[in-house]
Amino acid sequence: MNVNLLLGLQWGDEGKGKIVDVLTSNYDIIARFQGGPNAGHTLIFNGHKHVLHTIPSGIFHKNAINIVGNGVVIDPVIFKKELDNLSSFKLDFKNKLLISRKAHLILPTHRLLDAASETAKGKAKIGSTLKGIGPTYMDKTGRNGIRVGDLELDNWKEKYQLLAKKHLKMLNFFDVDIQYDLNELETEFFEAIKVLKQLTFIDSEEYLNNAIRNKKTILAEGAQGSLLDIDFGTYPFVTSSTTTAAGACTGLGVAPNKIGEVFGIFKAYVTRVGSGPFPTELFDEDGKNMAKIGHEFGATTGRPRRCGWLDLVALKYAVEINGVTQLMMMKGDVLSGFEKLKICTSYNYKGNNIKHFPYNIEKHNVTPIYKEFKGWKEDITSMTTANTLPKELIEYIQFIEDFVKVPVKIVSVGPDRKQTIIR
Ligand code: 2SA
Ligand code: MG
Repeated sequence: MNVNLLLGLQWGDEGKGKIVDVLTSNYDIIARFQGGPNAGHTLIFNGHKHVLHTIPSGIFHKNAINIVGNGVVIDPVIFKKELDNLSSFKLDFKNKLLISRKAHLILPTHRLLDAASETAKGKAKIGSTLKGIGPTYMDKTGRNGIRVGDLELDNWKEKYQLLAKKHLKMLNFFDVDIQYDLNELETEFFEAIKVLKQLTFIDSEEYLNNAIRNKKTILAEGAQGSLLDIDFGTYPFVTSSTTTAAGACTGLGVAPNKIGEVFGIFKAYVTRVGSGPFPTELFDEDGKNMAKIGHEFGATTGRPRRCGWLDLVALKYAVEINGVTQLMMMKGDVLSGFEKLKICTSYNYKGNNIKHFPYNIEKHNVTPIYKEFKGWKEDITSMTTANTLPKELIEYIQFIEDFVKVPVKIVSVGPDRKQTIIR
């Protein structure tokens, strides 16, 4: 099997960017299949830090082809900025970064609609990154969207004008005041389109299936996390794409029987940015320490991330839905020095003990049931082999493996490419 998947199993920010970067040398092609510039994939190597939003995390590897698949939504303006930020690397974008003709475009007015929708929701807001993700996927499923391939047609600007006009009318429906300068937004947008058009557009499903026939290896890179999935996440506090394994099939045109390993990434604790339920969230010193030591701020918006104990009810749910075959545990180093650690193993849900992730999680109806673990004192950030890890950490990992019945194959002990232990 030559297509492997890499997915976040929590609410995003598990460290997917780092792991794709570590694994890239094993693959010919890295492909993003959903989401858009709401993602922030952080890569750290040679003392440099890079945050990618739309571009796949294999871009720094000389031999990898990077594909932005049909399931992704692209904001040309942010895309151009990403390219500009990479200019010092002298990368061969024309040949190494290929864009699906079927990927949808985020228009400036999609961003305005996102802002209006969130503002109108008031306290019930989703906590969107405001990148226009929701409105763009709405236009996709509503069959109104503009796709990358449209840019090759003569009449695409007419299509744009029609849709933008409709969006402006829709903006009036929201009873909120959104300030914008359409001229400025459109100038920036059309400039960025020119840059996008210099890249190579492909029929990515054909390209990928050919690559499969030719025994090329492909890594599908997920964005956000399973608990933000449009179907299986904590709806409505989710993103608008399929972040789970099935999304790689629809977002790339790769059949399920072509998929081999499913790598599931999780943090040794849990974070969430934006609103929505989070059963194991901490409001005490432990939570503050996780945020501080783990530098838990959104890579796209800079928002502080909420922190809490590892939740195995949620993790097991994500493992099952995705068919995870190998786990990768990130940021165990952040827990060094905690006297005691807790792992949630079931919920008290409306008075009953349950072991599954229920339909409706709210603060008042779920109380996590924890198992306590002894912490470790050692700084693990320069450890390089699994058997040197503190025994308390090994016990912590083994408990997770026993619980979800999938092995933890990689333990990340710091943000750098090199701080990665293979078990
Ligand atoms: P959206 O922007 O409309 O898709 O937001 C809907 C919900 O999905 C969450 N979401 C994310 N959660 C974690 N990480 C994401 N990427 C950035 C990062 C986020 C950032 O890597 O740090 O910088 O703030 C991401 N993207 C979307 C979002 O918080 C909403 O709850
Ligand atoms: Mg992120």
